[in-house]
Amino acid sequence: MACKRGALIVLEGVDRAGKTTQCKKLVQALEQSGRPVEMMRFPDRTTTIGQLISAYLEKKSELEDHTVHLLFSANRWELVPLIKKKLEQGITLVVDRYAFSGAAFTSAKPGFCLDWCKNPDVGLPKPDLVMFLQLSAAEAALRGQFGEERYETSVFQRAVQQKFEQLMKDPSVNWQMIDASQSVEDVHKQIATHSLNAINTAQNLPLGELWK
Ligand code: ADP
Ligand code: 2DT
Repeated sequence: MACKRGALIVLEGVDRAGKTTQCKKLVQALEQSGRPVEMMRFPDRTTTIGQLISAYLEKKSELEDHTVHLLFSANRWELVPLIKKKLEQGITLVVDRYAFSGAAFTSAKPGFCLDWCKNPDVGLPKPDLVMFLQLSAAEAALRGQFGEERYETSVFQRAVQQKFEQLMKDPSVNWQMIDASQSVEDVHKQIATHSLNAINTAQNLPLGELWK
């Protein structure tokens, strides 16, 4: 019998909501329970395309807004063969940001509509579960200052949050809202529960195509 596929699990949320902390904890917990699992993050700054994106985010280079949007999308597409291979091997992937960040961040810029921003990512492997870590701007501020990278301002992050809210109205995506203001442990428990459900459900289902 063919091995059961892994689940594609995505964490999204505003800056400092705890995405990276929770991705790592989830991977650890799944590993400890003997489930094959790996973490990924977007942008993946290690590839040639990722290095262009990284220089842009670090404000070491300028890129035209449409161009950088397409590079973020290309950075996901270049990893699709690997994503599919891992899932087919039964490995669950825990992903820190995905196409939802892509659409939310670019459409928060003047002159961009959400539909245009979603288009390049149509047909990507569809996550079995997308957890949105919800945290108010005031609570995020208690977790430290904004960094120095592009997009790290409260005005822009508020616009991004509104775009995420629009994306979350789409019932074709399995969104789960997580109250990220709770303790790391409590947030983790909820994330682990949703993830175990998604892993169990996904193993008998074909991988879907995003926004199609
Ligand atoms: P993100 O990846 O969403 O930007 P991080 O996981 O890097 O967020 O966390 C941002 C900061 O907030 C880090 O200093 C982290 O230790 C802290 N943090 C994460 N989760 C919590 C939590 N539930 N409560 C308090 N602080 C947290
Ligand atoms: P971090 O590496 O700290 O998560 O910051 N972004 C991300 C986009 O604008 N488009 C995308 O497609 C993705 C995945 C969000 C990365 C920054 O890049 C933004 C914050």
